[in-house]
Amino acid sequence: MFLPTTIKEVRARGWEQLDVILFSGDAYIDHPAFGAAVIGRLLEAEGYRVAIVPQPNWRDDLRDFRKLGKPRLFFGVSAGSMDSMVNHYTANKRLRSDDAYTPGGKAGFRPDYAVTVYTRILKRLFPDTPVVIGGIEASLRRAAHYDYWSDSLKPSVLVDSGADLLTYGMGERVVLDIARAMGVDTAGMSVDESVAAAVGAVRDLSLSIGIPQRLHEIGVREEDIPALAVAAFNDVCTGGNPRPTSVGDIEKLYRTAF
Ligand code: B12
Repeated sequence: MFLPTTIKEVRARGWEQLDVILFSGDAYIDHPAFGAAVIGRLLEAEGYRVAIVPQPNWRDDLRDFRKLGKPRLFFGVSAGSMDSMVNHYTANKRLRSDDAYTPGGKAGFRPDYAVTVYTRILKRLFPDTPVVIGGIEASLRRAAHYDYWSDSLKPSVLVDSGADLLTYGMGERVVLDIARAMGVDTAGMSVDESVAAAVGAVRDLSLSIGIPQRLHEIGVREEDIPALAVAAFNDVCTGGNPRPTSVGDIEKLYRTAF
């Protein structure tokens, strides 16, 4: 059975609400060459209720973006297998006449800067639902970059699009970690309990992707702490800190993280 792409197919599976809804600039081909299919099938195999909206229409009344409602966990957005600008234009900035990731090889089924266009629409329609961006366009535009097509410098696509989280490179492991972290059910918890659950989920996520948890794990020695605190305080960026700090504050922070 294919992953659902319409509300009728969602209902046919007996689902009331989806956990994750994926939007992609490519057609939905249930094949490992298509990122959204790979990510969707993996989430499905872990028991999540997933649907795909391939090549949503961004020029009409946005019904494609609304049709499946609001997911319980997050929206996943990708431009498809290629950067949308590479997909649309040749290196001479001439419009391409075909699109290898659209039925019949037809062009014109995704917008320029697709990640940004799709995410902005979703954020406008569902401001409280997290949007996770991934795939090649998000990956290659993850930091401030030179955009050949507009001959300008652009900030990270996270800033331009307004997405909540950007993943880059292969998405298999990280997307499952994100779903687990976002799946923490806070219903019935007090504010303090919810905060503790959120902190725990972020800690589990950082552990699962191998981020060191303590300073000593990256080779810092306890006797280095005073000198490190002075160096941090003297850093040019300290003056721009929104909260005034002191060498003592930083040293305390470092000892806690040791
Ligand atoms: C196969 C292929 C083709 C085939 C496509 C056949 C088909 N219909 O499938 C053909 C030969 C037709 C082709 C053509 C072209 N291609 Co090509 N192609 C590839 C190739 C080798 C593999 C694509 C693939 O199957 N990837 C597998 C999928 C699963 O990977 P993925 O989409 O990246 O998804 C992963 C992650 O990105 C992430 N992810 C994806 N989506 C999402 C979503 C979320 C929410 C999350 C969290 C994560 C996530 O997780 C996925 C799993 O790890 C790639 C190189 C590569 N290794 O990716 C180049 C590549 C995509 N092609 C490229 C180019 C330039 C082209 C051409 C323009 C070449 C040309 N000058 O003509 C043409 C396109 C012409 C056109 N009109 O469209 C470039 C694109 C560069 C860019 N910046 O966009 C690539 C990256 C190669 C390169 N390094 O230069 N191509």
